[in-house]
Amino acid sequence: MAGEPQADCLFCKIVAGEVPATVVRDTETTLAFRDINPQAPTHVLVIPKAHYADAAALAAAAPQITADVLREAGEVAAQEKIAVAEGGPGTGYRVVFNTGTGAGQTVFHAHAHVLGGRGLNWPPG
Ligand code: IU
Repeated sequence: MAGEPQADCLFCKIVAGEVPATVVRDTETTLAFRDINPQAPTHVLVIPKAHYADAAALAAAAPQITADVLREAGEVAAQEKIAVAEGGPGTGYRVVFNTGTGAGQTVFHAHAHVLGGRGLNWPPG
């Protein structure tokens, strides 16, 4: 059920402390940890501690936790010193919610990728 821990969910296991992760921020409703396969010098995942399959399900069921995830994405960027509003390549950051397998989602527990520390192309691949 949405919001309840799922036995077969990797990110629920990280929340439960059953799978290790390099945690960079921890709040009542969210956890932020480094991606094990980083795609940029900063690549942190911000997840709701409660289980929702993707960003749309999270937003529909829990708007306050959705806001918490977005606020924490900004806090991660500030902590990583990539929250530069006006600068050149390698400054600023991107927040990405891959949604659906066709868009690259592989873990079906909502998560925001916070990416930065290098130039980021647009449009993304
Ligand atoms: P995606 O948007 O669902 O593809 O993102 C899942 C991410 O989870 C991906 O970038 C993986 O590298 C990352 N990840 C992780 O950080 N730790 C793990 O144990 C596993 C995947 I499996």
